Amino acid sequence: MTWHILGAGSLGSLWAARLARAGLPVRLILRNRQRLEAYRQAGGLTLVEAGQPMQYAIPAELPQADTPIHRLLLACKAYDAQSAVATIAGRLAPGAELLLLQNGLGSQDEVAQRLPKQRCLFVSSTEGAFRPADFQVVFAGNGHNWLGDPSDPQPPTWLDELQRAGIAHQWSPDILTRLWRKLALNCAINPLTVLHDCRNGGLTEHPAEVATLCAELDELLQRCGQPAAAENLHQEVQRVISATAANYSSMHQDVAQGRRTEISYLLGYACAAAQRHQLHVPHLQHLQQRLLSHLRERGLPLA
Ligand code: NAD
Ligand code: KPL
Repeated sequence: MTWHILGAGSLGSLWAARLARAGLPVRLILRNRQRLEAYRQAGGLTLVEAGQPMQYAIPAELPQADTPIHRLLLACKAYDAQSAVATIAGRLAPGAELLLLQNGLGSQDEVAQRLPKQRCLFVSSTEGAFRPADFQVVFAGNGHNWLGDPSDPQPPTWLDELQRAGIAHQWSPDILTRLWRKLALNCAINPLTVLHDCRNGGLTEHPAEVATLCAELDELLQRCGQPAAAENLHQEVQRVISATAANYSSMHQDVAQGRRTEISYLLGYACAAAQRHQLHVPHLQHLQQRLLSHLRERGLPLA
């Protein structure tokens, strides 16, 4: 079965190159004719791993190609997920499987609600990749991918293909717990690194702020029916801060490079969930206001 990849950015290219390298059929779906022409000129996707570049001539097509899609990896940012899927929705076969690779929460439901005849698998990834140039991707950090389906605990039959491709993964019957846990970590770390303009390790100088946010996030997770995601949250946040001390968080990188952030699917999602549950989270709300002001001052989108 062909792997269609929509969103040939950092993670999409990383998955595409590894699947293709394992001899699996892969097709990239590029946004428009201009992108397709640029891709053809480049001659394929280049994956740089341990400093070694290797090019893969993966076939590419436009969203309006007429072949059906049975398996799709959606690898765009959370804020693009719904509109990207809309461009290929007419090609999705009944029963097609979609892997939603977006960080945070909210975008997965936006997509899944519109596709009642397809199966949406949610993915939580801790792999790291970036694009030094168009159609080039650097595999920057080994990590893991958890896949799951909140409405069906049965794993798909093709996980062995990920194994063959060397994509570290695990089927997770509690994928929402994983996604909530990652969201909580991101909410406790990322906005503060932006506001203090520091690497993750710089947050050791703001222990009280981190602790207060963790306490509110813990309460929020409990209220949202996610007690497992709340377990030892503060301890885990402190562990991640020291394990990634030298790194800039993904949100810090986005803001520093003038890129749109995924705020609506991270801190924005957390604050909206608190409001839905009538939970008072003054520190998270204040953090959101400070972050929005920061983005506004820099002319960056607020959603
Ligand atoms: P990216 O910006 O590098 O790639 C997204 C790609 O999607 C871009 O090439 C963009 O042009 C394309 N795209 C958007 N809309 C499209 C459309 N309508 N048609 C065709 N292409 C379209 O993003 P990324 O870094 O790969 O991140 C993807 C998701 O994975 C995000 O939610 C991110 O938070 C998450 N994530 C990324 C990393 C990482 O290291 N890059 C790690 C963990 C999680
Ligand atoms: O996922 C992260 C990010 O930067 O987005 C970590 C490293 C966990 C920091 O929140």
